[in-house]
Amino acid sequence: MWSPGHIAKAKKKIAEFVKVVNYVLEVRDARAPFATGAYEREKLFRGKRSVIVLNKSDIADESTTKSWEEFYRNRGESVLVTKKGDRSRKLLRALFGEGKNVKALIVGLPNVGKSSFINRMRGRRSLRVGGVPGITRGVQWIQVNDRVKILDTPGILYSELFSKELAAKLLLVGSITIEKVDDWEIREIAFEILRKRYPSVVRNIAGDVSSFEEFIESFGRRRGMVQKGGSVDREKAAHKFFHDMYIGRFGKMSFESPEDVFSE
Ligand SMILES: Nc1nc2c(ncn2[C@@H]2O[C@H](COP(=O)(O)OP(=O)(O)OP(=O)(O)O)[C@@H](O)[C@H]2O)c(=O)[nH]1
Ligand SMILES: [Mg+2]
Repeated sequence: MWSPGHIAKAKKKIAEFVKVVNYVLEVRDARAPFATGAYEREKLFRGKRSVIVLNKSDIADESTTKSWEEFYRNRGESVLVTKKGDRSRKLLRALFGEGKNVKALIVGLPNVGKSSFINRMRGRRSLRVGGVPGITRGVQWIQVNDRVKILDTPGILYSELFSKELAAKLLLVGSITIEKVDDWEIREIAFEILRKRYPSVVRNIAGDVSSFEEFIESFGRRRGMVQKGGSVDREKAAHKFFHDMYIGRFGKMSFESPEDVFSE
């Protein structure tokens, strides 16, 4: 698993390597592009040419992803929307055109799909990827083809975990996992984000419930997570629920849109 120590080390490496690359690819989770952009971007990139890569678009809401794409484009950013199964040739052309001697650094929060994206660009699976954050440990150069080299890096985060709402969104997309979030208030905020945006999904999962307590209770009972004595194992139920969220098992969903993040 990752820890603040690993993250600090990764940031140091990124700051060092950013000097020798000509591109920075910022991978974010399309379901929460603002929340998964929460790291010291300006400080780390220092004016390098960067591309915002909205990954996992297969499990995000399509029209919300379009709004994000437009939003960032209007701010003068380059954006690439991608998902599992995208073809290597198409991605390389969109990112680097006919460019030669491309050296790109890939950065992003844990578990957003950085290593998977490199495998996708290479057209084969060679880097280890996984459902939990902290799979990539050190930085390493990957030769994609004779024109393109990419530096994979471990996921990074702010060292201080900011607002509870941000933590809740990162929990929904799996950049921080439920094992690390024993604060039920953050879990509850995550649930409220979901309920506000997708009340029908909540109903499908757990029926008519009026609180997170009731939701977990009903979800756990429906999944048979009942302990001796008949009570629901709430911890187990919460783990199952959030793990299923990370991987998009409940359908295509986005947890924020530009209007709610930038509405003043
Ligand atoms: N549905 C979906 N899942 C994806 C996509 N890209 C990656 N994943 C999954 O997301 C999980 C994390 O992928 P990784 O490539 O290991 O993520 P990472 O950013 O390299 O993670 P760390 O190295 O731990 O920081 C894996 O289970 C992948 O299969 C995608 O486009 N769509
Ligand atoms: Mg990785």
